Amino acid sequence: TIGKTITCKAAIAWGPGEELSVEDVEVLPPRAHEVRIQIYYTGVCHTDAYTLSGKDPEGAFPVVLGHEGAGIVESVGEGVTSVKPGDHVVALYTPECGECKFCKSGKTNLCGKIRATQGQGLMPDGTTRFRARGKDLLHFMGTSTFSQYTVVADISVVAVTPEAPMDRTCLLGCGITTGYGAATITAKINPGDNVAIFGAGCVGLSVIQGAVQKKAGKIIVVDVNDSKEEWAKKFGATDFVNPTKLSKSVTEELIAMTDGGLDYTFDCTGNVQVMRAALESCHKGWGECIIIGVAAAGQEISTRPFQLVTGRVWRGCAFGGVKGRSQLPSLVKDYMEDKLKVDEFITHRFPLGEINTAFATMKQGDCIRAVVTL
Ligand code: NAD
Ligand code: AHE
Ligand code: ZN
Ligand code: ZN
Repeated sequence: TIGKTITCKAAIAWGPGEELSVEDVEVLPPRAHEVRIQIYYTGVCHTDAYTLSGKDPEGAFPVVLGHEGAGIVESVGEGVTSVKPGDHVVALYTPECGECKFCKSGKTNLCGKIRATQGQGLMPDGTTRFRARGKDLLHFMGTSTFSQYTVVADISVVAVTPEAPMDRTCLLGCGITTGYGAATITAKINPGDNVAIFGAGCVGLSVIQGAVQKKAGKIIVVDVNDSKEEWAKKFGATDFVNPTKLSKSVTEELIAMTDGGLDYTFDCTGNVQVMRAALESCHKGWGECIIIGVAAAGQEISTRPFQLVTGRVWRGCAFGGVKGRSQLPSLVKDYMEDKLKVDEFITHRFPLGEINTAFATMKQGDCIRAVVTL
């Protein structure tokens, strides 16, 4: 198949708010500095549903969604040196070129090299590698993992040990890495720091894992769903608060529990009111609130500027601040050495033909992650 177009199955989003349609798609061969990957497994993330809903200002259709995938390199275009056919890989929606202003700054994991075309759903040369029903389909987040084969830029993929099971490592492509990185890389939690995590989904539970690894003091989980208490404790949370069951505000409660407020708080809900509460629960003088959740278009955050004047900080991160090509292999290694939980997050599995059920399941409270087998 090298150099040839491959016809395979993909879940196509033809328009906003429509169900995905699993059908034949043509996947063109990789061009220079591109990699064609056979995707074996993909997680389904809320951001896929967000873009499918039509609320993502960058959303465009028809498109092949999916950004939490693992697979094996099928072929590579001219000039690709970082991976080769047969390599087991994870797709990276946050690429790492190593040479742009962002990559060289040492201050961020964001990479500027292909961000403009990635946001337009195109490969770096401004074209697409997907066709169906005689029409061009757009790419998504530079990854498009809801297809049995996909083409990505060579800076958007990382090889990992072939011993790692792909049906689990796919989750390192977004949710787990995002939360774990937010705690360990973005927040840089110190031993004894008190932290609060708003939202105990895949991302929030991963923040707990990072906080445990960093030997945090109190690890308080805030969730409106009582069934998340058991999940939170299983991952190492010390306390659980359901804000709907309090007689005072969640901020007052958290400040009382921590002698003045948290060293770090994390929003893992995407709710802008929660983001405010998370900031205002931070300790005066130094507490930092890390924004991870994705809020819908048009939503804005607000607080009294006095909250920032008195030393609280609002910060945010994409992919946890993790540089995919240089740092993901060691997370896979940690998983293989039982130092990082991954299996525990998988509550549901579906074949590609039932991907719409995976989306519906994700929106229910008992789903942490659904993995789709391609
Ligand atoms: P999830 O839906 O599985 O978990 C969210 C949790 O928040 C649920 O347990 C829910 O009960 C709880 N919740 C909802 N409203 C709440 C409220 N008002 N107060 C407290 N808890 C509340 O989602 P997830 O997969 O863990 O993702 C969380 C968010 O992170 C989403 O917005 C997702 O799009 C975003 N995300 C961002 C990045 C990034 O790189 N920045 C990466 C992955 C996901
Ligand atoms: N396109 C949306 C923003 C979506 C968003 O915030 N994406 C996160 C990753 S979410 C993963 O589940 C991200 O990485 N953002 C950084 C980037 O460069 O896209 C919008 O509102 O326009
Ligand atoms: Zn995601
Ligand atoms: Zn770069």
